[in-house]
Amino acid sequence: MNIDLQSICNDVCIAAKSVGSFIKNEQLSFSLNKIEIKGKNDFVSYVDKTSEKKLIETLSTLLPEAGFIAEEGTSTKKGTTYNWIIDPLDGTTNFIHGIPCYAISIALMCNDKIVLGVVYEINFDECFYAWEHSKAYLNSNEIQVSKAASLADSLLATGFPYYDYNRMDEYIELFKYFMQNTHGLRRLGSAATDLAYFACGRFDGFYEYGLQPWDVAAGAFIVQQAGGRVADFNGNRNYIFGKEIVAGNSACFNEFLDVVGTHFN
Ligand code: 2AM
Ligand code: CA
Repeated sequence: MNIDLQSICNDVCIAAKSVGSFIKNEQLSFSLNKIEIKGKNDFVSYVDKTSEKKLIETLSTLLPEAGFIAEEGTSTKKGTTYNWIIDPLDGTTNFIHGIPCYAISIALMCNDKIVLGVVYEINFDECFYAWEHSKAYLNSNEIQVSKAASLADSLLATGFPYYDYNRMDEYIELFKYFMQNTHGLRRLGSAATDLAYFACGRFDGFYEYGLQPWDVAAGAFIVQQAGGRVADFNGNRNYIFGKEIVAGNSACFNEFLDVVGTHFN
């Protein structure tokens, strides 16, 4: 079946904005006693779960045959060809603490290929999106990754390890290297937003390990449509399900991957 990805993408952006305004509103009356703990440093609340249900309801009408890989597991439907990969609230820790950086991340996978991505950063009302063969956009304006020529000219984004501490020494050594050899590092706390900010040229690169598919699927797709490159720490393509990701522009990518690979492998 031929589907109109541009039109679906437009509808996904509308759905993300609508659920985003629910999330923003709930933040105003949110308190710490409303959180549940899923695992170490792994928090969730009715806001994440309700948002996911709302998204799944709308996405099910847009593409009835599609299944879901969704963080809170409110649908376990598997699609034979199409599956949505959803994080209803990426940056839950920020949300809980009232820090304004959290996003909705929605990707559509056709077999094993991503064909659409939407990252909606809620507080700044910024919707980043792309579909197969399109450019990448931020609120209707085309975006591209930065033109930084080397790591020495780059501002990087990362996420700190928060549950898998086995590779922390490697992570810290790499961190030291980047502190001394780049413009610096930022840690926003939402991988989807990190990737979206890289896609529009605010960051010059992003790396993290320990991430889930719903944290990166949409953002990594948007990055590629914006001219960026993405890989796992070995330079291979297993960056969605492989729990590690490096994203850089074409000028810096090999240097970036080389430095990350040298520290981690
Ligand atoms: P989440 O908010 O959807 O769980 C940032 O490092 C990334 O890791 C985010 O995309 C975030 O996604 C995920 N993450 C999960 N638990 C975290 C925690 N306790 N602290 C920071 N990030 C966390
Ligand atoms: Ca989440």
